[in-house]
Amino acid sequence: MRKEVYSICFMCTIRCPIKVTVENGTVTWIEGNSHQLNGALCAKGSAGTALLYDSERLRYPLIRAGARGEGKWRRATWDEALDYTATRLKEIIGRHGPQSVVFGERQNLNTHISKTFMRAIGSPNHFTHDALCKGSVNTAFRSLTGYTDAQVNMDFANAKHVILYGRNFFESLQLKPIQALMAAKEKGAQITYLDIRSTVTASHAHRFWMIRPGTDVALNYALIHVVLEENLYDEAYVNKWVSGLPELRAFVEPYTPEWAEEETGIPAQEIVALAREVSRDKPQVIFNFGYRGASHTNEIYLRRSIIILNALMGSIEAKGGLFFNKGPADAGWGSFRSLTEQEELPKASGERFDGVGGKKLPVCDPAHGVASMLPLAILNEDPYPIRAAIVNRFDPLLSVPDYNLNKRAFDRLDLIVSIDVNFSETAWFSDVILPESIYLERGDSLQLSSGLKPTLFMRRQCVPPRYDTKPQWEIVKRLAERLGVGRYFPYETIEDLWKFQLQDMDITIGDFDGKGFVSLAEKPIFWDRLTGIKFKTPSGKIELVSSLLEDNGFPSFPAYEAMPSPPEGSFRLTTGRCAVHTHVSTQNNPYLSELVPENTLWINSDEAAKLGITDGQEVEVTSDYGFGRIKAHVTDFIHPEAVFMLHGFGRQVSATTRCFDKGASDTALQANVTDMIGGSPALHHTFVRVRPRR
Ligand SMILES: Nc1nc2c(c(=O)[nH]1)N[C@H]1C(S)=C(S)[C@@H](COP(=O)(O)OP(=O)(O)OC[C@H]3O[C@@H](n4cnc5c(=O)[nH]c(N)nc54)[C@H](O)[C@@H]3O)O[C@H]1N2
Ligand SMILES: Nc1nc2c(c(=O)[nH]1)N[C@H]1C(S)=C(S)[C@@H](COP(=O)(O)OP(=O)(O)OC[C@H]3O[C@@H](n4cnc5c(=O)[nH]c(N)nc54)[C@H](O)[C@@H]3O)O[C@H]1N2
Ligand code: SF4
Ligand SMILES: [Mo]
Repeated sequence: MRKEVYSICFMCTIRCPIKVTVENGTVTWIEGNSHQLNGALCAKGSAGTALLYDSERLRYPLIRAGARGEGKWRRATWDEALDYTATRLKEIIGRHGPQSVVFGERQNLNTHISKTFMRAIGSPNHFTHDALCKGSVNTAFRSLTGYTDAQVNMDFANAKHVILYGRNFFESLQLKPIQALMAAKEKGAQITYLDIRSTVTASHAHRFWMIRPGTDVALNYALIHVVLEENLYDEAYVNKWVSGLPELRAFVEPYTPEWAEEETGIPAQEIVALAREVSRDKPQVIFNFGYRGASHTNEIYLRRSIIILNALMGSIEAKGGLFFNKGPADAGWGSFRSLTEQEELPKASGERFDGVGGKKLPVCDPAHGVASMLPLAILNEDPYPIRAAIVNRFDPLLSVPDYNLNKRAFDRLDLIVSIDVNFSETAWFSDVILPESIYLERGDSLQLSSGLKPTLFMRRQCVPPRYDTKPQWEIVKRLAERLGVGRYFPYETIEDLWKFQLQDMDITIGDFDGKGFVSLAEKPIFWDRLTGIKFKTPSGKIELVSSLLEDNGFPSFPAYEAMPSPPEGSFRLTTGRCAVHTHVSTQNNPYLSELVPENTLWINSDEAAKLGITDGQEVEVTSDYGFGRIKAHVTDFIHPEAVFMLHGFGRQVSATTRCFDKGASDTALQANVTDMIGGSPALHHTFVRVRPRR
């Protein structure tokens, strides 16, 4: 028996549409959905079968039997594990109040279900991974346009010039945008790429600048300086939509290209040349606002400067530029329902653990919270004691900077519950593990992909679960029932859930059979860029002088502060991804661990020579927070002030034998420092010392 099932990949959160071949109950092939991706898939997507058949993944519920992190477990039935979790939660809520429970997850298709759970039990403390990735990009966008970054996207296919700031486009993958940018490049589009090291993306770029670490914002101030001085901006657009231009002009006055050359190492005349070039191509210009925007404490101002350059080029809501995502209503459809919209469900209220919406982080997005505050809130009992953490599809011990601090904090909790598919570092340190079925074994809530053509996608079960696992939507419902709030989960099967989501739309489950998705619009929906853009700021304009920031006591244009160079013998630690791994998820995957089994430390050749380090040699990396052993990758292709390592290695869970103790962990070395306006962690803030292994 052979069947083909359209579904959605989940080897990373990009969620590419896929077609899965199942023969006699075995998944034999996965490829990209040809209606969306011409069949293309990345290495991680193809390795989904290896996850399915991996015996080292979570196979049944577990209750801790030894000390935390010791690895002694008792196999439990689902009833036992859920009863145990519910009993402990009831005790904790009874003694400390519902706010003492936090629920953290990587934003996913069922996030509306987890949010419903938290509101039902009366805790305001649901948070997602989002701020760890791009909190400051979100805040920057809202400060200028009233929209979050997730409500904006980029029309790469029609762009004439794309500028990438450390956006490693061709390794830190999103398949559809890559296909679009490659097509644009064939038609003559230019790519300018800035990084502190030469990546695969550098080899695709027409112009590559190896910038001094942390100085992209200086470059941008100089670009804005030239654009305003030489009147290179889109005057009609700016006159109509932009407020605060005189203030911007006064602000960038001192930031000349010559000044920026000193800061960044990029020749002044080249900065002027770029400004003139992009102006000729406007508005089909994309200053890429980034994906991971989490490097420095001034992250929000870098992201604002990038968005401002787009505004000056008139490229916001332009073909070949940026656009606002359109939803079902824009395409004439009824609304796509989520469980959180149930009228009887209590609203989230009360002070959040992370201070979002309060005095500490007044302008960050409460829809996501600020995850990096969690260990600090637990350890300082600020603003109140936190006693229990439930984490789903998220590994905070590794994904929040400072592993040792995270462990100390989590050890203070009375209850840690992990819903995962692997022995994550957090799962290994948990009291209860509730194993989720992997994406090929389950259906999930429907995905609404807003965009120029809003589209609904469906993740369908391809094969039954191999082990004693359940989908998250069932796990959370069963837990809710035990806590007396099951009424907010009006479904038994995934079909019930889909019908709930589609109740206001004239779409049936069968409509997904043909292609795996339902497109809600025939043609791209653009608003008229000179008359019809609906900015959501109080003024209805792009507010360069931001009411959101200024009303909360933050400046729109703080004076530039030079990024310090590391002291002699130290380096700025930088981090990132490679094409074959997902953050901290895939290092133990049987196929992918073979392709990239460990990380290395990129270090500049001259600096390595000074330290007596040769290529391939084991080195010790030390910061004020942690330590790691790793092989050196000695190269001319990294800036001398920085070292670089891939995120996700140096793992400490012995049950994951393929990646155990391979390479070093960036998380163990990094300080927990956050951009306290925008909300992102400053992942490139920490200096490290490097020496040959003794
Ligand atoms: N130190 C440091 N921290 C970082 C970063 C960094 O570079 N360095 N990067 C930041 C960025 S950009 C991001 S986006 C975040 C990502 O942070 P995370 O979301 O924590 O990382 P992921 O690897 O995406 O996924 C975490 C967990 O999801 C589990 N998982 C995978 N599939 C499923 C599933 O179907 N169901 C369930 N329940 N679990 C599943 C994996 O096994 C893994 O344990 O990390 C941020 N934090
Ligand atoms: N294969 C794969 N693809 C992914 C993911 C994955 O886990 N694996 N995750 C997805 C997610 S959630 C995210 S957030 C994106 C992340 O995608 P990107 O935003 O592209 O981020 P990183 O991979 O973290 O790469 C950061 C780059 O910044 C460079 N850099 C460091 N300091 C500076 C600096 O001061 N200036 C400049 N200009 N560059 C600097 C680093 O050398 C590195 O190449 O990838 C997405 N796609
Ligand atoms: S980028 Fe790769 S791993 Fe991520 S969803 Fe797409 S195919 Fe899957
Ligand atoms: Mo991310």
